[in-house]
Amino acid sequence: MRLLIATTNPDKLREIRHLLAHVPVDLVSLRDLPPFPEPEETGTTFQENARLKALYYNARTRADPPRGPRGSSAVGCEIGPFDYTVAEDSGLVVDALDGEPGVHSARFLRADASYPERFAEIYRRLAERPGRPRTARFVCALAVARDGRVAYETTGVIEGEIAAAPRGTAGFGYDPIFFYPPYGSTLAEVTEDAKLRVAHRGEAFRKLASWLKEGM
Ligand code: ITT
Repeated sequence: MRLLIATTNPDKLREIRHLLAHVPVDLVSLRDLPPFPEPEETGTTFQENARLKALYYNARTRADPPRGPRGSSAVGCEIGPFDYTVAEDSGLVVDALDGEPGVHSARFLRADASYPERFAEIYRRLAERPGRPRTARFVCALAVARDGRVAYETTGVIEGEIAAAPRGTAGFGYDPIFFYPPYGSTLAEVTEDAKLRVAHRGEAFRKLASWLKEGM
C-alpha cells in the first residue's frame, strides 16, 4: 500500500514516519516529489484545512486526474497514483488569546517570523490579559482522501498550559512554550517518543494506523 503524506513540514514528517513505522505501508511525502504549488489554506477550522489539503493533493496525483478547462490534466499524475493521500492540519490553541494562533500557527505574526519572535508575541499578548487562564492545547486534524473523496478523518488533542517561559530544545514549533502538567515539563524537554505517546499527532496517527490495519 502506498500512502502520500501530504506535508511539506519536515518535523511533522519525521514524527509521522515514527508513528507509522510499524504499519506495512510505503510512505512517500511531498518532499520526495517534484515541487507542487501549495493550496491556500482557507479553512477556518483544522478539519476543513486537513480535508482541503488531502483532496487537493489527491486530485493532483490520481491516475485519472480531473481535466482542466482545455482538457489539460492536473499536474503530477505521473508520480501517482497512491492508495491514500493523508494530510493533517495542526496548531496551538491558546484560550486566553481567543484560540489564537490556531489555524494560523504556521504563519503567526509573519510567515517568516522565527519561533522566538512568535513566543515573544504570545507572551506580550498574554501580559495584556492578566488573570486569564494559561490553558492551551495542540490539535491535529487528519484527513485521508481517495478517488476524490474523504475516506477517513480523525483528530488528536493534547491539553496543557503556556509555560512561564520557553524551555527545552527538542521537538519543533511551539513545543518550548507548551507545558504538559503530567510530565512537569514542556514538550521540548522530553524525547520524541515521550512526546508522541501523549501528543495530538500521536493520537491522530495511532487511530489512522488502526484504520489502515483493519482494511488490510
Ligand atoms: P503542511 O501544511 O505542509 O503540513 P505546515 O507547517 O504549514 O505544513 P500547518 O498549516 O498544519 O502545517 O501548521 C502547523 C503549525 O502548527 C506548525 O508549523 C507549528 O507551528 C504548529 N505545530 C503543529 N504541531 C506542532 C507540534 O507538535 N509541536 C509544535 N508546534 C506544532
